[in-house]
Parts: sequence; C-alpha cells; structure tokens
Amino acid sequence: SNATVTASLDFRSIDFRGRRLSLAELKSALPRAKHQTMADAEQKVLDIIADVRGRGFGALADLAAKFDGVEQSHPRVPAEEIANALRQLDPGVRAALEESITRAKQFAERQKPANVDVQLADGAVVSQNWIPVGRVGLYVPGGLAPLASSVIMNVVPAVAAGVESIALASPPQKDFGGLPHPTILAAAALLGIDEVYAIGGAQAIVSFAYGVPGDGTELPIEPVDVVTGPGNIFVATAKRLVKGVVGIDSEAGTTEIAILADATAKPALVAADLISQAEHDPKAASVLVTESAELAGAVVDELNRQAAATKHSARVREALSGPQSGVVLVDDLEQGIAVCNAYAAEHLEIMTANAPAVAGRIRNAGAIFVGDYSPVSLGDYCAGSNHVLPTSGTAAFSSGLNVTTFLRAVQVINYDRAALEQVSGHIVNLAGAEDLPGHGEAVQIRFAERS
Ligand code: HSO
Ligand code: ZN
Repeated sequence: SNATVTASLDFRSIDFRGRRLSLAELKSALPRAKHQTMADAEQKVLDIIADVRGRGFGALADLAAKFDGVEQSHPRVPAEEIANALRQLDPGVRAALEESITRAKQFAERQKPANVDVQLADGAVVSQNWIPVGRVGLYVPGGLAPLASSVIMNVVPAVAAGVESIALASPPQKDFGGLPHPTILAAAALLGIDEVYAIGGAQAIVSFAYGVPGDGTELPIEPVDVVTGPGNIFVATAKRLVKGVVGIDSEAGTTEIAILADATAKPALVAADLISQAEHDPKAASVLVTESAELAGAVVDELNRQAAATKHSARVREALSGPQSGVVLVDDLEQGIAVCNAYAAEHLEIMTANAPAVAGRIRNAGAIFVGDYSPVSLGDYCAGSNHVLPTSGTAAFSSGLNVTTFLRAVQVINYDRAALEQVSGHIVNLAGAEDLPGHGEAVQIRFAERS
C-alpha cells in the first residue's frame, strides 16, 4: 500500500449534456484560464524597450543581472562554447536531436508553396513568388525546462524557407556560467547556427526587433524581419508590442491539450497524455471532451494514480486542478466536435472509433493527433510536425510555425503593350469613377506618344 496519502485531484467537470448552447455560450462555459492581464506586463516591457533602445548593451547587462542573476559583459555566445556544448552532448540525446531534425526537415521542405504564373490574356502574366525574409530572430525559452527541441522547431522551417541570416536567443543560465542551457547550444550547433545570444525574455525580442548598436568593442546585433518562438507573458507582450516593426508568429503561450474521446478510448493513455502537457506549467490546460461518463470516471482515477507517481507531481496536480482544466461531458460525437472547434486547442488528440474521419471534421486546432499511437509527445519531439503552435483559442485564426511564417507572397505583374491596351478603357473608367483621373492618364500616355 501507498505510504504517502495524496488528496484526490480536483479535475473539474462541466456537463453540456441535454443543453443547446450558442457558440458564445459554449466558449464562455469552456474551461479556460482567466485572461491574464497584459497591462502590468505591458508597462514593464515598454520600460525594457526604452532602456534597450536607449542604452544598448549596457541595458542588456543590467537586465541580465536583474532577471537572470548573471554578470554579463556581452550576450553573444562565443563560437567555441557552442562547439564545446556539442562535444559534451550525451550521445543518446544527440541521436534523438538528429532524428528530430531529419524528420522536421523532411516535412518542412515539402511545405514550401509553389510559385504560380497565371496568363490572364495574351501578353498578360501575373505571378506569385514566395520570397523568404532576409533575417530572423528565434527565441527559445529557459523557464521550467530547457526546451532544446524548440531550437529545432524554430530553425528548421526558417532554413527550409531559405532565410539567409538566422539568430537565436535564449536566457542566460546562472548554473551554466551565464550561457544558455548547453543542450540548447548543442542543438544550435547541430543545425549550423552560430549567431547565438544569451538574452532572456522581453529583452531578447526587443533586441531582435530594433537591433542593438555596436559600442566600439562589440559588434552590433542587426535588426531582424521576423521574430518567432514561444515564451511567457513578458515574451508574448513584447512580441505584441514590436509587431508592425517586425513580423511575429502566432501567439504561443502556456501549453494546452484537449482530447476528444469516446467509450473505446483507453483511460490510461488518455490520462498519460493529459499529464504530459500538464507537466509543462502549473497553468497548463488539460481538457477531456467525452460522451462517456464511464470513460471520464476511469480517466479521473488514472489521473489520480499517475499524477501521484510522476516526477513533477506538484506542477501536474496544480495544472489539472486549475480552472483551465477538466472534463466536458457531451451528448454525442457531434456535440463533442462542436466543443473542440469552439475551444480551438493548441493540441487536439482524437481517441474515438474511426479517428481519422473524426479528425477530418475538426476545423480549429493548432495540431491534430490521430489515434492511440500519435500522442502529443510524439509531436513535441519526433513526428516531423512543428510544436510551436497557437494557444488560448488563437488556433481559430492562426497557424503553427511553418515554412510560410518566413515567406512573403510577392505578386509580379508583367503585361505587354497590347495586353495593357486591352484593359485601358476599364482603367480609365474606374479611375474616373474614383475621381482619380491621374490613374487613367498614366495609362493613356503610353498610347498617345506612340513612336
Ligand atoms: N508541448 C510544448 C512543446 C515541448 N514539449 C517542447 C516538450 N518540449 C508546446 O507545444
Ligand atoms: Zn510538451
């Protein structure tokens, strides 16, 4: 028998059975963290922006002392430290990172959309060319766990897109002489990234967005075109505040898993997967959506059993007991699908009969995991898919990190004389209707002065 007595989990239950709910009612009744106010974070990030833009590397040194507790003369990680981290990397971890890179590359390379040339009439061609941005800044958080796999998820699509200049930032770690975590450095080395900075949180985002001028002894950090990567509330706020100065990826905040399951699902697997993402953060969300009250009961039993035994038990139990987690009981699969679409989970697992067909009916999710053998942890590390995904319902309108995050669709217009002449009357008419006759004149002049 068990020596430690642990109170049972407070995995809340929301019962939608027999209720006809509008989308708005559904959304507000779903388990969701109270929206964290960005107001407090915003003032702090505005101060960081002003400080970094005003004092450059001096500000970064002060922020590293204040937030990371490290003395730092310059944030650029020396090349020999990156090489060294790779030399000292555990061979099993190295092999795993390499496999993860191989699969991520294989998938990312096939994601590149094809350019198109469309002939609209004789001599009238419009093309769409996908062109990579020139330089990107990728952020990898330190936080509760050093996510070396996130280096892969950021870098691989940028490389596949054809981005020429890639810089990486990750918080300085007190335990590692003020450098980012060595596994993060080793992953950068495996990917051939040599521009790495030990800068944490909002200040990393700000440094990339605006650049940091050189100071005579130190090289500048050149500004980037796009900043990507997950992070805490300060990172998310900084990304929002610099958006417009640079492009950003979708909001990737505290992680979430939802599982749509029926009576055929295996409670032990459902519980293990809910726990796997709860492990990230006491604020992580784990949601089960099911028509089977029996399954729900069995999953809660499993959660209690497995959560007591897992290494990060306290964090997991807090996440599972929070208002953002719980089971949603539904009438049937139809309502279950509606609930999942309303929730728009970062990760959605389908553990039902005929899982592929059910997955095909999901519209809103950052990524969809089909069947018993596609757990979220596969996607976190080794599926070939990306794990930087939209959270807190933003999957309804945005995508996970992918090659197009780093591409622009540039339209190229190439008409010859006859092709322009064919539509010149229409242009003159529309220009007149908009009271912009100069537009029409710009076309007519080409045909007036024929020589
Ligand atoms: N599940 C996290 C990614 C991650 N998990 C990294 C382990 N390492 C957000 O999708
Ligand atoms: Zn994870």
